[in-house]
Amino acid sequence: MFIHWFPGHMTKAIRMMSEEMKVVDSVIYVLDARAPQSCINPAFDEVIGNKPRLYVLNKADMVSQKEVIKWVDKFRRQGYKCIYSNSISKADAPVIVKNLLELNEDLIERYSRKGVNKTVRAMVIGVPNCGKSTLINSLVREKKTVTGNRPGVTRGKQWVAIGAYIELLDSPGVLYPDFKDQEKAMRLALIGSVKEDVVDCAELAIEALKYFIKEHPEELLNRYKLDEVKENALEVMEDIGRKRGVIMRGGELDYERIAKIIISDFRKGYLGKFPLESADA
Ligand SMILES: Nc1nc2c(ncn2[C@@H]2O[C@H](COP(=O)(O)OP(=O)(O)OP(=O)(O)O)[C@@H](O)[C@H]2O)c(=O)[nH]1
Ligand SMILES: [Mg+2]
Repeated sequence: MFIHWFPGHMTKAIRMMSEEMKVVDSVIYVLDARAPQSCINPAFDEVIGNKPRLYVLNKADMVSQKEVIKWVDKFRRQGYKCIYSNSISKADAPVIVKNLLELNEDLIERYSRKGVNKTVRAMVIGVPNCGKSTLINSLVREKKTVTGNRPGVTRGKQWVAIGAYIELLDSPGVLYPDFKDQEKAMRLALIGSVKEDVVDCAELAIEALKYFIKEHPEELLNRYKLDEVKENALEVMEDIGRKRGVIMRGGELDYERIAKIIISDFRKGYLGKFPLESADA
């Protein structure tokens, strides 16, 4: 086990979410398109209860459109409303708003029969760093929420008005209350959802390499100009280190620095537009 957890923090955060859930009509559930299944937090279901939810596969620009669409179809087959978004561009904003309004159609209709324009309130939830705050910003003209490429940027709750009749509640990212599934933990760590100080970066890079050796060796070959991609992840890591000259003073390979290069390359999308999880599985 190489990722350790602080269940107490998460339990507290879930309790806060449950409290806020009472004042919203629906939920925008943000998932990182690179690992949608791992972004499904089993603890959220109970919190959401029967409030309608809209799944948004965010960071859709980081995977091929073909793969995102497969995921969208999968969630729709499960009976959920689901769309994808690149929240850095504002191009998907109208689709998000349209789907949120559709999600709350019955409620809006009920109020309008009484002659009232209902303000739709939705909580934006998801694991840390999946782009919740960025998504909210994509819907407003000027930046309202603080964003950053590390987990735990949003601390408290924050309401943001989108036009006259929508209010979104930004929330801090929440991880699973317990973390027995290390495969999922690894994917969440790779997409930057887990704080660096609880992850062993050399082990994480090895796990990433195992995935690329198996699924997309050509990406390693091209990116690091390797002569071949060996089967053993540690050997591949060493080859990458030698090619890049990542060597310490005594001439030894600097494993930690090599690991950081590999992880950073993955996060920047330099290793191709592949989701870590396939919707076909
Ligand atoms: N490529 C890409 N990057 C994105 C997208 N959405 C957000 N990001 C980036 O992802 C990082 C995290 O974004 P945030 O909006 O801070 O994520 P968050 O979910 O609010 O994170 P916490 O508040 O820490 O839980 C930032 O560097 C964003 O620029 C997207 O659609 N595409
Ligand atoms: Mg945030």
